[in-house]
Amino acid sequence: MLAEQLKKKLKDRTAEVGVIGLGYVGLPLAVEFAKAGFKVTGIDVQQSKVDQINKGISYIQDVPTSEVAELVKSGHLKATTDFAIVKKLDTLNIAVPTPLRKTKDPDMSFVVSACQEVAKYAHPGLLVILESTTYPGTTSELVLPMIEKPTLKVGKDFFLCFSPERVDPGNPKFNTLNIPKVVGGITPACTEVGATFYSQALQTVVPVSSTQVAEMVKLLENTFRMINIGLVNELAMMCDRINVNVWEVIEAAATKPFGFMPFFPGPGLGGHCIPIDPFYLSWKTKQAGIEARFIELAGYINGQMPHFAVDKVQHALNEKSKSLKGSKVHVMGVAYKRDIDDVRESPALDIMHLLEKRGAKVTYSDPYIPAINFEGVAKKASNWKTAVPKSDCVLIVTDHTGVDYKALLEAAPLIVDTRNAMKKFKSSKIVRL
Ligand code: SAJ
Repeated sequence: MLAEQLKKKLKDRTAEVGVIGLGYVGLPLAVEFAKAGFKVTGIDVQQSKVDQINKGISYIQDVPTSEVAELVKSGHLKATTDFAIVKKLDTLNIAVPTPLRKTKDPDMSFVVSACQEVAKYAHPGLLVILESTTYPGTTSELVLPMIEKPTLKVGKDFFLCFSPERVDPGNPKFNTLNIPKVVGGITPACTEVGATFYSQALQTVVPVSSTQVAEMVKLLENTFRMINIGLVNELAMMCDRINVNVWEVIEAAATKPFGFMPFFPGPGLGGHCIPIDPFYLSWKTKQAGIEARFIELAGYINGQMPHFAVDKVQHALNEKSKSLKGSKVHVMGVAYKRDIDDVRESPALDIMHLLEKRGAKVTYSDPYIPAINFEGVAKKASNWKTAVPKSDCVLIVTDHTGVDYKALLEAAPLIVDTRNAMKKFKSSKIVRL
C-alpha cells in the first residue's frame, strides 16, 4: 500500500527528495533529481556548504554553479543543516564519508550519526538509500536496526536500500546521469521502490536481490582496480631489475583486443576510493574467518611505490655523483591523479615526506593545487619555471595534461618520471619508472 503510494509520488514528481551529505556524490545526485523536476532538499552538517548552495553556488568541480543557481531559483533545490526536515521527506539518500581509521578499520561514525538523526524523524512511507561505500552487511546489520521500530517495519512501512556511488570526479564522459545505478533492498518491495526512485532521474538502473549484493558490487569494482594496479606496480619493480621498459610492455600488451585491460604503474595509490574500499572488504571477511590475501598483498605492494620512487631519485642523483641529502628535488604534481584538484591519500605527500626525511630540499608545483597542508604546515606551490632550473632533480608524480613537458625537459637537469609523462621524449636526463 505505502509502496504503491510512494511509487505514484515518484512517478508524478510530487515526492519530496532529500540527500544527506552534499559532497562529490551527494550534490550531483541532488542536482540530477532537481533537474528531473523534484523538489530536493540537501542536508549537510557544514553550514558553509548549505549557505553556498542556497546562494546558488556550486563547490563541486563537476557541478556547474549555473545549474545550482537555476535550480535554487526555481525552488527545486535548497539546503539545510536541520535534519527535522526528514519528517516532510519521502526519500532520503545518505552519501556521507566512510573513511578508514589508521588501523585500516572502517570508520562508520559519519554513517552512524546520520542514521541517528534519520531515526528521530523516520516515518511511514519513507525510502532510505545508503550510498556510502561500505562493508557488505552494513545496511542490514547497522542501518536497519537504527531505523526500524515496532511501528515502522521495513518493506511495509518504510523502505531501505543500498546503492553504490560510482561517481568518478573529473570524468568528462561518465556522470551521475549516465552511469548505470545498482540498487538492492532489504526486501523485494524495497528494491522495487528504490529502482523506481532512481528510474525517475537516471538513465540506467540495475536492481539486485539484496543490500549485501549491492554493497559487494562496489567493493569488487574497486578491489579489481587496486589489485591490478598492484600487479603492474610489481611488474614495474621486476622490469626495473631486468632493465626492461615496463611502459612499452604494457602498451604492447594492450594491443590484445580481448582478455586484457591495461593498468599503469605509478608512485603509489591515492584517492578516497581505491586505496580504501578494498580494506572494507578485507575487514569484513577477516571477521568471517577468511583472509583477503590478494587485497593485503596488493596493499603492501602499492604502499611500497612511494619508497620505490624516492629510491629512483636517490639512484639517479648518485649517477651524477650527488647525494639525495642536500639536493633540491622539485615534485611535479601532487594531486592523486591527473587533471583533478584532490590530494586525498595522494602518494605525493608520502613521497615528499620521504624525500625530506632523507635530507632533500623539496619544492612542488601543481596547476590545480596552489597550496597543501604538508605535515601540519602550509606549503605553497612554486612556479616550476623558476624552481626547476635551480633544482638537482625533478620528480614527476602526477602527469597533469596542461604542463609543457618539452619546456620542462629543457629546464630540468634530471627528471625521474613515475607516470611516463615524458614518453614522447628521448634524453639521458630522463629516468623512467
Ligand atoms: N592509478 C594507477 N594506475 C592505474 C590507475 C590508477 O597508479 O592504472 C592510481 C591513480 O593515479 C590514483 C589511484 O590509482 O592515485 C586511483 O585512481 P583511479 O583512476 O582509480 O581514480 P579514483 O580514485 O578517482 O577512482 C574512481 C573510482 N570511482 C568510484 O569509486 C566511484 C573507480 O571506481 C573508477 O574506476 C575510477 O575513478 C576511474 O575509472 O577513474
